[in-house]
Amino acid sequence: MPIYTSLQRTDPDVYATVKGEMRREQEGVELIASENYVSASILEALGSPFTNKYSEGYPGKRYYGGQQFTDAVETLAIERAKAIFRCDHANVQPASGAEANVAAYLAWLEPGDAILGMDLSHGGHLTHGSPVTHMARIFRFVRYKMKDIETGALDYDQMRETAKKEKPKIILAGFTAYPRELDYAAFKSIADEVGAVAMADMAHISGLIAAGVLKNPFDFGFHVMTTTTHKTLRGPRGAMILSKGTVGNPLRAPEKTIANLPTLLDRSVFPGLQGGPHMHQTAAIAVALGEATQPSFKEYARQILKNAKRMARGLMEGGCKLVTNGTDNHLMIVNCVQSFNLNGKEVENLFDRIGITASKSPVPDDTNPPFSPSGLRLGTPAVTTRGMKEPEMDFLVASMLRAIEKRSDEAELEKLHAEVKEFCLKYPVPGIAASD
Ligand code: DSN
Repeated sequence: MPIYTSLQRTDPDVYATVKGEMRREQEGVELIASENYVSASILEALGSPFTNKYSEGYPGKRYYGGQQFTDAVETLAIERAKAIFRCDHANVQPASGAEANVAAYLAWLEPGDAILGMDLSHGGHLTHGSPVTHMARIFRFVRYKMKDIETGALDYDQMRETAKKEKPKIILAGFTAYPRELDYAAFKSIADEVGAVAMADMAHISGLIAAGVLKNPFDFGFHVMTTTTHKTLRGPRGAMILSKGTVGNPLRAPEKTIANLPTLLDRSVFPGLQGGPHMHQTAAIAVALGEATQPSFKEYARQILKNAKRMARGLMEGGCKLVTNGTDNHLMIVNCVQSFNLNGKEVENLFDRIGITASKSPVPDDTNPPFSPSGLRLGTPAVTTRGMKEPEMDFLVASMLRAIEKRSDEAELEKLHAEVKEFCLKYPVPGIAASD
C-alpha cells in the first residue's frame, strides 16, 4: 500500500486501523444504502494540502489571504454542481447533510415556524424533525405519510390539508428510507398554495438525479435542494445546498424573499452556522462532480436501479415482505418481523456474521424501538461500484436467505462467510490498494 508508507512508519497504531478498514471493505459486501466507495482520485484530493488552508467566506470574498487555489477549486465545484442539477446556485461548504438541512431551515425560518416533512417511520430523516434533534426544539415539525404502504403512494390530500391548517414555511420532500419516486409536482403545488418554500432533501438519490435516471425536483419548480455528496453521488463525505434564484453578494444581508434564497443560504452556512470550510473536502467534491458527468456514471446509475430491482424481486420470491413491495430507486426495506419473525437488529447482526453489512430500519408506524426496529434497509450503490450486476445480486440474495434459514447452525454460517469473502475478492474496491 504505497500511499500509506509514511503513516505505517510514524503511527503503526493508526495505520493498523486504516489497514483493517481497507480489508473489511474489500472482504465484505456493503449493502448500507447510504454508503459507497470513492475513486482513487477522490481519495487523493481528500488527502491533499487543501486540508491545511483556512478559507472562511466564498470565492473572491474571503477573510484570509492566500486563496488563489481554494477560490479556483470551490468555483469548479460550484459550476459543476449548477450544470449537473440545473440550478442557479450551489453552496458546497456544509460539512454534512444534517448541517445542510439545518442551514436551509435557519436561512428561511423564524423560531416556532413549521416544516412539513415525511414521518420518520415512513422514511423521513432525523433532521426532518426527530424530537431528539435541536431543530425540533426550535421549529414545529408536522408530518405527512404514505397512504398505502403496499404501493408507497403518499397521501397528498392529507398533506394539502395539513399544509392549509399548519401553514408550514417549508414543505420538505425527501427521505432516508423510502423506496419509491415522489410526485414533485404535487409537492410544489401544495407549497405554492400555502406560500411555502419547496425544499427537497435528495441526499440518497442525488447521484441518480445527476445521471438523469430519476426525476430532478428543480424541473418541477422546487426552490432548494440539499444533498450529501457521498451516497449515490459517490463523492467524499460532505454536502451541498442547491437553489434557484438571484445570486447576490453574501457579504450583504438581502431582503428575505424566495428570489434571494441563494444569498440567504450562503449567509446561513457562513457565517451563520459554520466557520472555515473543509477545502480538501471541497476539492474532492469537485472531482466527484466531474466524475458524475462522465457517460460511465450514467451507466453506473442505471445499473444501481437494475440491481435494486433484481435484489428486491429475489428477496420477495424468497418469501420476504418488502415495504411497498419493491423499489423504484436504489434501496429497499425488508420487514423482518413479518418475513422471519426477527427484528432488524437481529438480522443486521446475522448478516454481519457472514460479511454482509446492512442497516436496521423502522417500518411504517413501527411499534418496535429505534435500536431494534422491525426492518432492515438494503441498497445497491456500493456493490454496483464494484462492478456487480444482476447475477451477483442473485448470489447475495441466496446468501442472505441461507443465513436466515441456517441462523442457528454455526458451521453453516462460517461456511457462508468464507463463500462471501471469496466472492468479494473478485470485485476490487476502487481506491483501495491490494491489502497484504
Ligand atoms: N445516515 C444516513 C443514512 O443512512 O441514510 C442519513 O444521514
